[in-house]
Amino acid sequence: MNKYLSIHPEVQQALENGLPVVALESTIIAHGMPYPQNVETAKRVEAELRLNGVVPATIAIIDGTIKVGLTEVELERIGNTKGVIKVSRRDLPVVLANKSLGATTVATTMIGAELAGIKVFVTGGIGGVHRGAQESFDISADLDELSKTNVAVVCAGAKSILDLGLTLEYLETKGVPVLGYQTKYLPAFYTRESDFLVDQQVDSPKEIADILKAKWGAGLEGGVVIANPIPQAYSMDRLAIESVIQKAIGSAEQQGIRGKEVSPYLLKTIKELSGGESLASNIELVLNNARLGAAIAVELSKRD
Ligand code: PSU
Ligand code: MN
Repeated sequence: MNKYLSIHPEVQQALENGLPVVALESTIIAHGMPYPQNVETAKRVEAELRLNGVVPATIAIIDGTIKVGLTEVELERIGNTKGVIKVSRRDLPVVLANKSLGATTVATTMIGAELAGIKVFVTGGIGGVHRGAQESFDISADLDELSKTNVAVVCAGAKSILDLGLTLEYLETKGVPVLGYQTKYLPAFYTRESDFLVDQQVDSPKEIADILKAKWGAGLEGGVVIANPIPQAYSMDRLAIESVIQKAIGSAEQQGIRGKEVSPYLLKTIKELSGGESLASNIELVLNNARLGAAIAVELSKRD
C-alpha cells in the first residue's frame, strides 16, 4: 500500500467490485473558476456522473496524501482557500512532504487515477505546447504524463491559448492517440472546431472502449485523449474568443508572467475579458464531458 495514497471508501468499494469510476481534477476548481461557481460546478459534475451510473473520484493533495474521492467539506476547502498550490508532477513531492493543500492538474490527476486503478478521467481542457514555446520551452507536463500513464482523458480539446498544431505534433511524437468524438477536427474548448484534424474520429463509447482495450491490451503504456466538442448551444464565436485570447497573451507578456503561472493567468484574464459567457460555456462543456466519460467507464466496466 502506497502511504501517500488515500482512497475514499466509496471509491475503493466501487473499484473492488468492478463498478465504473471516473476521476476528476481539482486545478479546474481551485484555479480554473471563481468561487462559488467552482464548487457548485464540481458538485454538479459529480452528480452528473452518479446520474449516469458512475462513482465520481475528484482528486486533490490533502494532508500529505493524494486523495482520490473528496468529501463535500474537502471540495469546499479546495474551492474556497486562498493559496491552494497548483500541483503538477514536478511539484508533487514537495507538496506531499509539506502537507500543503494542493490542486491536481491533468498530469497529477492522471498519476492519482492510475495509482488507484481508475481508467477514465474527465476534465475541461488539457495543457499543451504554448504559443511561442520555440523560445519559452513552455510545454505542459500534461503531455508527457499522457505518454506514460495509463488513463484516458476526456476533454473539450485544448484552449487556443496554446499552439494547437504544435500540441498535436508533440502528442504524436510521444505516441498519444487523439480521438475526436463525432468530429474529425480537434475541438478548441470554447469552439467545436479548430483548423486541425484529430488522428481518428470515433462515434460511440463502445468504439472508444475498443481502442482503449487495444492500446493497453497490447501493452502500450500511456493515455489517450478523447476530444469532445462543446455542445453547439454553448459554443462561442471563434473570432471573438480569438481576440480575447490574443489580448490575454499580450497582457501576460507585458506583466512578465512565467512558468506555472502562465496557464492560470491566461484563464483568469480570458474570463475577465469575456465576462460571464466563457464561464457558462466552461461549465457546460465539463458536464458534457462527464456524460461521455461516464458512458466510456460503463462500457469498460462491462468488459473486465
Ligand atoms: N486548461 C484549461 N483549463 C484548466 C487548465 C488548463 O482550459 O483548468 C489547467 C489543467 O489543470 C491543466 C493545467 O492540467 O491547467 C495545465 O497547466 P500547465 O500549462 O502549467 O501545465
Ligand atoms: Mn507551463
